[in-house]
Amino acid sequence: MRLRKFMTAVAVSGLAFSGLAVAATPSTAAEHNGVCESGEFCLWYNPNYANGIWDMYGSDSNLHDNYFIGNSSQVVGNNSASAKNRDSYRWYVCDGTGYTTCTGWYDPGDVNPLMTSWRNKISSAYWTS
Ligand SMILES: [Ca+2]
Ligand SMILES: [Ca+2]
Repeated sequence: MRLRKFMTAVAVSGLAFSGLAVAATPSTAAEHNGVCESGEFCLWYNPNYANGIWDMYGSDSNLHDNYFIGNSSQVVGNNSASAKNRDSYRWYVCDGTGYTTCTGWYDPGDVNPLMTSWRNKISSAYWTS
């Protein structure tokens, strides 16, 4: 997934896949390190980005097998109350696992400190260019 995302970014920017382009590419975010970094989509257990985070760089078809960092007793699936998209791609959020019923999305830079319609409903999420 990381490689695919990187290759997509290179294609979109029109850069040749040269040594120079590789050298100029910023380092990728560290997924699942508890910090919502550039390039990631992040969910929190509580509103206002509190009490447990799940920071994703790649898509995840099942959030029911993940636990919030900083609140490891709480599963991520159907259990988030705030979100940020720090990626440069749109992220879709899905009511079901396996990317089903993905009727919500976050555009790059979107933040949502207080989920309403999607609170405790996100079971999978994916980015797309
Ligand atoms: Ca991170
Ligand atoms: Ca998962």
